[in-house]
Amino acid sequence: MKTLYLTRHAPNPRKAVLLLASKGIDVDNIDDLNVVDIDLSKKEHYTEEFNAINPMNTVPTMTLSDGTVLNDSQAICEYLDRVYGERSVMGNDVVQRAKVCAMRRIAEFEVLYNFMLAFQHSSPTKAERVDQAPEFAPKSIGRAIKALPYFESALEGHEYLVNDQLSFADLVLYIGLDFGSKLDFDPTAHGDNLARFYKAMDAKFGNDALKDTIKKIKAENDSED
Ligand SMILES: N[C@@H](CCC(=O)N[C@@H](CS)C(=O)NCC(=O)O)C(=O)O
Repeated sequence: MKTLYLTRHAPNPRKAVLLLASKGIDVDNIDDLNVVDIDLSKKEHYTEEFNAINPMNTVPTMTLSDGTVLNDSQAICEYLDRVYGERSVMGNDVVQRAKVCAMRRIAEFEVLYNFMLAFQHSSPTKAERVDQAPEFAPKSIGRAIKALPYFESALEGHEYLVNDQLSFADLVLYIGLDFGSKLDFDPTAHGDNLARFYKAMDAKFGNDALKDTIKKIKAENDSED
């Protein structure tokens, strides 16, 4: 049996949940995968048991049946993408894969990561883990905003970032924008294309819509088989 340790509202574990959802798969409904919810506010990632599995004390973390531990969201998503579902959301040929990788990294490092820094430097819940510099929070939000024109122009005339197909890059950009929306940032106020993208992704991958989206994508995949 494999086990995926996650915290559903946190952005890095959310990547794994949404990657599976985008393939019509419900993370809670995979025969050989056990899901364990980790409550960060209760410091469940610092228990002796969890620390023994992942001394970095982060989620997501995944253990495979042979004892292998994956303790990084990108590694876990690569694994889940290859093992579950048919069509890859990392890209289906070498060029598409490289383009998705590039877009995903820019979305991650310029958008999501900067919002995470803003949160880590401003939230009392992170005070123990991070040597906080509160003035870093607005600067980090500003840095994320600086990257947005790049995505605004990539989405001109396109629903998705790469080859007009939903990919992992879209999921990471959406997760970044959505995480920013919990801070002092409005994802619908930085260009028409980004606003359209955010609203469409949220209608599919927002928490309220997720179960229905999985059913729809699964039905579409089944009808293509
Ligand atoms: N490189 C890691 C980073 C994971 C990470 O930072 N996860 C956050 C949740 S989004 C976490 O576990 N934070 C623990 C804490 O803040 O104490 C990955 O992408 O998996």
